[in-house]
Amino acid sequence: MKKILTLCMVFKQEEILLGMKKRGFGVGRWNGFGGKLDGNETIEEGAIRELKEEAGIVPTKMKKVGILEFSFQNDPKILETHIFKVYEFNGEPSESEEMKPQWFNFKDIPFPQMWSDDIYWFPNLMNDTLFKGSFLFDRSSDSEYSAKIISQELSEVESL
Ligand code: 8OG
Repeated sequence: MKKILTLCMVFKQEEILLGMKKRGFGVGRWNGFGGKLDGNETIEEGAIRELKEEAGIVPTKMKKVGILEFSFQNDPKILETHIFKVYEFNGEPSESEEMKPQWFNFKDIPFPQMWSDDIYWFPNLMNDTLFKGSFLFDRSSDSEYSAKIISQELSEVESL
């Protein structure tokens, strides 16, 4: 069973915008902004909507850079996550019910407080190399427990 999710990573010069997830899945971690699709919107429409809802900004230049499949042991659900890089946007990031946004210099990305797969694909995200991959975790995760990666695949691709 596949579920489609979006994830927007927002860039400004030498900084990346991450949000501290305040509730629900992934609570207590820094991440990009995204979530499930609504109704019959396209993946890109869903990504734009979630970024507006969670960070209060509207992307004006964005590109899909990766597709990752996340799954958890003993759970048939696959979270097919479409990752977008946002190069330009309108508005100022602001806190929402779900996320508290903050800019991080590229040197200070808080990997220990992020999903444990992120460190593997961030180099691709930074370098604009398109990527696909899959990560299997040992169990669903909350702020008190860091899900461990059991197996992983990651490769650069020509197109998505
Ligand atoms: O709607 P909800 O907040 O539950 O959506 C989950 C968000 O978390 C969505 O943007 C996709 C993202 N996400 C995962 N797994 C992982 C992961 O392993 N790393 C990162 N960086 N984001 C993830 O669901």
